[in-house]
Amino acid sequence: KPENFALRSSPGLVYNQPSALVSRTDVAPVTSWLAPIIWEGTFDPTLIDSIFKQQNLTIATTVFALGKYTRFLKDFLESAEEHYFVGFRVHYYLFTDKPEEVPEVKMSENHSLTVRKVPSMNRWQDISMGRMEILEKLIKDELASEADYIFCLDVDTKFHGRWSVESLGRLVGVIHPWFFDAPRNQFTYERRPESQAYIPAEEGDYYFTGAAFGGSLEDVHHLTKTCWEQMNIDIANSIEAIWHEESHLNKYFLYNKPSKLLSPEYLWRDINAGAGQIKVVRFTHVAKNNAEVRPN
Ligand code: UD2
Repeated sequence: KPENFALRSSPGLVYNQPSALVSRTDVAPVTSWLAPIIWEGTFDPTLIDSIFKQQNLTIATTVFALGKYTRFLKDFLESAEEHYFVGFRVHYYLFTDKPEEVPEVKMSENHSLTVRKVPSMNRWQDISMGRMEILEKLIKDELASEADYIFCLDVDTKFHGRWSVESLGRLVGVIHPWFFDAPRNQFTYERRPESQAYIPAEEGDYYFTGAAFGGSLEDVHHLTKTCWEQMNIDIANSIEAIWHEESHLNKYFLYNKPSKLLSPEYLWRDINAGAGQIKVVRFTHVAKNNAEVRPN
């Protein structure tokens, strides 16, 4: 299992002394179940890179671009090649109904891209939710001998800063950029008890984005399988959760606590939006005209 790797550091490596006393005081670096929350200043890139370099890892990364969303691929892939797991092995799995529209993007030496054709769909909600089924199959049927970790990312996004091995963990969620400072009763969880994604008003830890999640193959397999099963129960009961698979993901993370959380640096609103606590913007959503870009 990836997390059983020893955290070996190299003799002679020079890095800042970690402190038992001083840390950032404007953000929480750990949850109440003792999972780290990754913010700029909570890790040492030199040290953590050198530890993970010894483990020869492959990070599978999935992205879906159906219909007009192929237009986001160039920026997504080019910016990923600049910032995402630089120097580590990455295998992108790109699912699209229009393989002919996949742009030619030069991959760095240890990064590779596989394109998979999937059928077109009429409802954007079905595309978004259907990702869980495809991911479940990909992990089960193919990835076991291919990768150690997986991240599943939205395509209407762009990288602006480092996203690397500090993000790796058994089960990893990203705190949604609109709700990191909100009380739990304001989270847009599914509130109808008829849905499998239901969370009562007095429960909830954080509100996680559906745009990025990951972890070990085993844990993400269980997550995608569970969310897909729960969505199918909803379909049979003629109900669709308010934020689709994101609602089911939030329900999953409430009762299967993530072992690592990524701060909203790892999915920010847009590059120009400010918030005092965000010292580095690593990954953002890109603005889009939903009515124009989604299927009718
Ligand atoms: C939110 C979530 C998203 C998902 C969705 C479900 C954030 C930042 N994003 O985004 O992850 O949970 O809500 O309601 O919280 N796609 C296509 N073609 C389409 C439509 C969608 O390829 O025609 C794919 C694509 O990879 C896209 C993803 O599905 O990134 C999610 O769809 P969205 O970006 O339109 O969803 P959005 O922005 O409402």
